[in-house]
Amino acid sequence: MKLYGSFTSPFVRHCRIALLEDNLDCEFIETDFDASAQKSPTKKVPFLEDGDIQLTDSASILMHLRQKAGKPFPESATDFNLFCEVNTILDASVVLFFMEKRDQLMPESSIYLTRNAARVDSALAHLNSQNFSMAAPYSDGELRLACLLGWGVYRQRFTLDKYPQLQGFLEAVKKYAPFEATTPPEGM
Ligand SMILES: N[C@@H](CCC(=O)N[C@@H](CS)C(=O)NCC(=O)O)C(=O)O
Repeated sequence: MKLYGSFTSPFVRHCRIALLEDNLDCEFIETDFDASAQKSPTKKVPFLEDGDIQLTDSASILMHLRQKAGKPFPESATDFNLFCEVNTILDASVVLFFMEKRDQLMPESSIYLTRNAARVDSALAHLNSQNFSMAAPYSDGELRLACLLGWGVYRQRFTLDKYPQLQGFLEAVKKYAPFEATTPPEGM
């Protein structure tokens, strides 16, 4: 298998965690913004090649990896809802990040970007009212949440000061070896 992605993407990080958890053999091919525009129909990372199988979304990649390890994905409708809610926050945050970084457009300059920023806040507040595992094993919904929180803090998209439950969860999951091993390098 070949996994294409960056060391900073939260979507890629979740796939890398699954590879480590299940001890699956896979070559990692570092792929930046320009290379993904050339190599993937969605112009996004991650994407994966496994023989004739080509997958272009972290959700289908995770399903493939979990199936190889004989595990269910998703494990329940409730956990899948957590996974989807976190994806919504990630998609909104990644758009805000690239608009700011690539186009110097701040949320205040667009009605829809303002709505996206409000969506991130309201969904984080909603997640902060829930309870998550404070030790392994973590579900895929929880791993997705951990990847979001790690990325948001790393990219200074949000702080967790207002969200003590989420802060506590992130501190706990940081001690989990596959999460720790996939920490984004400083200065990227
Ligand atoms: N739904 C996709 C989202 C992937 C995604 O948004 N990746 C970002 C990196 S964190 C990306 O490649 N963005 C490039 C772009 O938006 O042009 C997945 O789950 O794989």
